[in-house]
Amino acid sequence: MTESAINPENDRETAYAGILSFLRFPYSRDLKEVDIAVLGVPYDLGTTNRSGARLGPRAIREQSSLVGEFEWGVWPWEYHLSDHHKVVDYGDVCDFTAYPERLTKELERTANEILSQDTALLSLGGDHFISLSLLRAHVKKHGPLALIHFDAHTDTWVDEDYNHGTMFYHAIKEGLIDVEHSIQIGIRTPNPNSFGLQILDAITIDGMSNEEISTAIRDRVQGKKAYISFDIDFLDPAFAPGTGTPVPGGATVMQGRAILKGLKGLQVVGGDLVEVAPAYDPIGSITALAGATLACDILYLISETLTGH
Ligand SMILES: [Mn+2]
Repeated sequence: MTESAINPENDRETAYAGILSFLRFPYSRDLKEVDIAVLGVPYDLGTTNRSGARLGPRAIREQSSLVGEFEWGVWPWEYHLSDHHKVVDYGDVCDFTAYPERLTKELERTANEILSQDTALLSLGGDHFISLSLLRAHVKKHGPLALIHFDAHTDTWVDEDYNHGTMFYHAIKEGLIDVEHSIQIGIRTPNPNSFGLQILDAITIDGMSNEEISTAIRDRVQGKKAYISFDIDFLDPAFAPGTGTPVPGGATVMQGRAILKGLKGLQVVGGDLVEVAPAYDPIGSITALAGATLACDILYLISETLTGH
């Protein structure tokens, strides 16, 4: 069980108390024999609308205590992550993140450091701009990656500015994304430039079963190494109001979870869950809870890749 567990009865801390690391995995920067690290990126100066995602990692960690890391694992996954892997919460990128240039450098350096020790990485945003630094680090290790991108927005706006609506334009320009095997799901805002990415927009997926959506993603990615970038605004504002740029007409949490579960077997080498802005969560921290749950599902997909399940 997790090293932070202190309750002698069931070897766990209660959900409403205790240390708030992600899924109660131990906080550690010692990556010796660590298979997967979870990293918080409390940055939101890349937002174009409402800010507040800098508080996302803290809110996600808090809600992750409710996700249900029971001794038999998280439903519908059939095992406890600790049965197969050593997972740690690495904490946050802690250099003062009020300067975009400094954040970019520090995040890339931190991600490189983690990945260079053969530790896989799941990152918690922060606004979506952080994905550019994360992709640079992952591509340095793995080569260009298939991007599986859940979002209301394509984030490929042609603009030399660096913000949370342009980072995938820059990532494509930098050759980080294997466009032929990449796909964007849930899009419901206009953008004339697809850059060759496949787009399953919100109306398209509304007419598909979750299994059909997963299959479409698998057909696109094939056996390529993939990176999952999950913007919480993929979900409808009814399920995720706590985000900077909500767009009505999105998916349910269950759709998101079922689609992710359907990606089991893909070579998911890393991922991020971004844009949770807890100040706009009106009650019950439902956005952060959805974010923690979906981040957990991505963690399991990374786990599946490492064990070759
Ligand atoms: Mn978005």
